[in-house]
Amino acid sequence: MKKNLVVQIIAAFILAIIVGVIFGEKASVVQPLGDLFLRLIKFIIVPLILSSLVVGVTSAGDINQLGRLGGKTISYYLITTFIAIIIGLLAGFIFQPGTGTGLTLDGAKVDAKETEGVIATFLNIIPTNPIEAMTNGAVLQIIFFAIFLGIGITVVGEKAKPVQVFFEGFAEVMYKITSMIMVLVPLGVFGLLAPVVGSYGASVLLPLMKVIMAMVVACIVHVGITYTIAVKTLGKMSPIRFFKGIFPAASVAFSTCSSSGTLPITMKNVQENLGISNKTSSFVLPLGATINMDGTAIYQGIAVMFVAQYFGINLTFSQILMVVLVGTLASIGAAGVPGAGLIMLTMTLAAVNLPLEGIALVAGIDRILDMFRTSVNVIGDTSCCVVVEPVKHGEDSAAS
Ligand code: DAS
Repeated sequence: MKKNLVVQIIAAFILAIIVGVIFGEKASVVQPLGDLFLRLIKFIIVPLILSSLVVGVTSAGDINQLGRLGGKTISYYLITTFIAIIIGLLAGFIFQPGTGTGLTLDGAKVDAKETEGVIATFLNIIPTNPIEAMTNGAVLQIIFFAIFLGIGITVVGEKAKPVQVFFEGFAEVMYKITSMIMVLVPLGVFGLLAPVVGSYGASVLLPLMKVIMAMVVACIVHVGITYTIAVKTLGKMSPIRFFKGIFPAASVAFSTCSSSGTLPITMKNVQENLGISNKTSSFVLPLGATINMDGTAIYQGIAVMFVAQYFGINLTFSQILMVVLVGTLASIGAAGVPGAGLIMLTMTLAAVNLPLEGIALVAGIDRILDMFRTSVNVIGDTSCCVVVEPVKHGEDSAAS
């Protein structure tokens, strides 16, 4: 990765804050720069996932290898999400964000999001029409289609070689387009962040500062401890090399609040900067962008504690256990798009009979909380790549 890209992104962050503070609401004039960047990375998501996953499966060689990769990936995702929600609940307990806010509810009514049920959720992964799944950007259905397409190519063998060669070429084209778009990351970060900084004044932030602090500290703990330990002990990689390597993707996630939208940059970073194979990255990352959201899980824990404290409700141990279970499902069910975690919060609150109106209290700062949620979501996905494909002995020092 070009060293100056990191410098340019940091400069973009600083400039966005300065412009946002100085110009306030007027900073929204640069929003089109952010929208341009967002549309550019979104337009390559579907063809990139499809082509890279087909190539990843066909290069995996045999189905057992793919099964092992899937098993390790899902296990890592579930364990880290469980840890994340515990950290979120602990942060909510320590910071007590729901006490002394001085906020009053304006009578807002919020409806609970109905869960589809676990069986329906799994059945919906199977696309009845793969083309429709691609036009709708249904990432889990595209993953399912690409895996079976890759398996079909592998099983058919020689006769399907032209199809495999097509997807190999197509994937290379999509990676090249992603490289071109990478150049615009600083511009995108600036165009997306400056309007957000400009639109949030102290009057909105101060009463909820404890929620923001709880979120930031919980995210730092999860990234700084859980992922660092996983990357170092299981991934055999220097954490410095890891965090430096995924910095652009984490920055894009922070600015766009979309794990799915960040996917092309995430894939590029882990392949180019961490040396992860296409086979691993093209399976682990699209899956992670859809079902692995540790930042969202942290948020569910903190938000539940906030609402319970605000309404003076003491949660029982069984309610806490329910939050851990439903909060994990909520983070799995959340889409990799802005605000998904807030929508899923209705499900978590309803599961422990907490007033849904509490959501109206945190909705005003959701964009800021979502920045931290999405960054942790993406960092969690990239850490999984390193864990399931550890660095071979001695390679790490050479690369860092
Ligand atoms: N913005 C979501 C994402 O893209 C996370 C969330 O809203 O919780 O990961």
